Amino acid sequence: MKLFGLLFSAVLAVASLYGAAFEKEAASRTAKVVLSAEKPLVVGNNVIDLAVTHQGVALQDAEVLIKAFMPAMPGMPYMESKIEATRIGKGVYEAELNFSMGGTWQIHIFITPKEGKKVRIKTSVNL
Ligand SMILES: [Cu+2]
Repeated sequence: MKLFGLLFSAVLAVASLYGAAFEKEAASRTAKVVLSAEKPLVVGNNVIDLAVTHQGVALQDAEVLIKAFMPAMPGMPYMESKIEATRIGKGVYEAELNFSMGGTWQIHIFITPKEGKKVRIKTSVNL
């Protein structure tokens, strides 16, 4: 019984190690991005991974730009955070995005493959 408990907590620890606190999928006609983060999204800096596939295949060697923006609101100017993601391998890119306030942020992801057309994928996040 004690051993089972130990195993169980070990499994839980591993699950929390690999589980993403934030995950969201977004797609265009030809490409798909799975956004994920180890920690829940917060006001401030967030490290976000982007797993990019193009026609079902992991897209390597692309340029991936991610832009988060919030339209101007009464008494609040337009806000934007834009950054080029770093390749971390196997079609996964990583970017640190800064959200300067809570609310809904529009996300545009611009993907420039080594060959072929540019792709833009739109989504949004709430925090
Ligand atoms: Cu705002």
